[in-house]
Amino acid sequence: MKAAILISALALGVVPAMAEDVTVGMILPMTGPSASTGKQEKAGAELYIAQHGDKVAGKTIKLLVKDDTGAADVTKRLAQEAIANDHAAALMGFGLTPLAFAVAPIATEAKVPEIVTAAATAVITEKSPFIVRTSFTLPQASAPMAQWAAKNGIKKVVTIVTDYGPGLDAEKWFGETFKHEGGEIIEAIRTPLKNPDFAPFLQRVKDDKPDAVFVFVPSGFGAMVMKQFIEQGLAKAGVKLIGTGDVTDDDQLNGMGEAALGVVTAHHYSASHDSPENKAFVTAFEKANGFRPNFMGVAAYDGMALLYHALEATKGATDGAGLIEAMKGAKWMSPRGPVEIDPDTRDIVQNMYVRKVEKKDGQLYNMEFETIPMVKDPFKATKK
Ligand code: VNL
Repeated sequence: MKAAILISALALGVVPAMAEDVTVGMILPMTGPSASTGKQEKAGAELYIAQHGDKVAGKTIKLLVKDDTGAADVTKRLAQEAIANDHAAALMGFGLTPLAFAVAPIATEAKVPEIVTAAATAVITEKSPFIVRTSFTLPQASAPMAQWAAKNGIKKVVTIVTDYGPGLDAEKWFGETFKHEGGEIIEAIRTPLKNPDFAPFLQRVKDDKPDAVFVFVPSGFGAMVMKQFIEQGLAKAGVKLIGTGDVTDDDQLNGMGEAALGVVTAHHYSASHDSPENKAFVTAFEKANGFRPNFMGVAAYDGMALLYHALEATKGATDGAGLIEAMKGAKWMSPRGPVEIDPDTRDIVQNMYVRKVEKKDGQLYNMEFETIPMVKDPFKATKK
């Protein structure tokens, strides 16, 4: 029966709708401790489609959002199902490094692009030639933070990072850059990813009496760090809080209260970035969702922009190798500023901004005050 319908449809010159669809399997933690990342990413991808239409190069984009709860075995199963059952032409998302890693062999074997719009350990793009990234890398943000700290009177630092891929990148690239600039790392503390409690570590930091504590925690944990930083009396003891922008995440920043004022971080995106593209993006994002975009929201928006760009370049052809080729060297104006996909590494090249938490129109924002233009991931740059 199905075959008969198909044959008559073809005889009439009607192409079955399926062939004209480009299904994107977007796999995200929509529940669990990283749910804010899922919420932001889904909103960013949907906004791009709403603004640009679901048709590109004669194809119709079908976004399927799947919840992996932050568990790598689920991510893997969902990626396999997206390819086998939904015929996904691209996979997108991946809220945490282990989740991006889990899908790399599947992307390679199925020859399907894995567009990483969240996870940020430097080495991820080396795990498959089908991985391309629109988020950032921890070395990209941590090295400029160290340079700024060394040049601005900070001499002794304790680092606290979450004990997995991106945290280890942050510890290494902040630490080595800071020492190279003449600074001293008194202690390097690692906290568990699951059920972290920063209080005992912050007590240790207080005893160490550094000028500053450098923090990396994944998006969604910043508010807890800030609360315990105050409760443990570090601000009162004159210890500054610095970090990558993950700790002053726009999703939580406004709820952190005045205690967050003055915190300096380095990152690639702030909701207060001063450009016409960003003003339009933030206005539309807030209107659609009722909350402010953070760096995850913008990375998913850009992941979709990159896929549209590639489909236009291939005139709608969806073979994975062709799409990846078309993504290499892509350049566009993101709400975060100018961006480019490095054709050698498939990682994003972008401005890094040094920012300070300030009040603007009664709300807390990361206000950018210094720009380091078009930073390539330093981890890959040093390997050449
Ligand atoms: C990662 C890196 C995750 C930075 C994050 O938030 C983040 C990761 C969930 O690579 O796991 O802010």
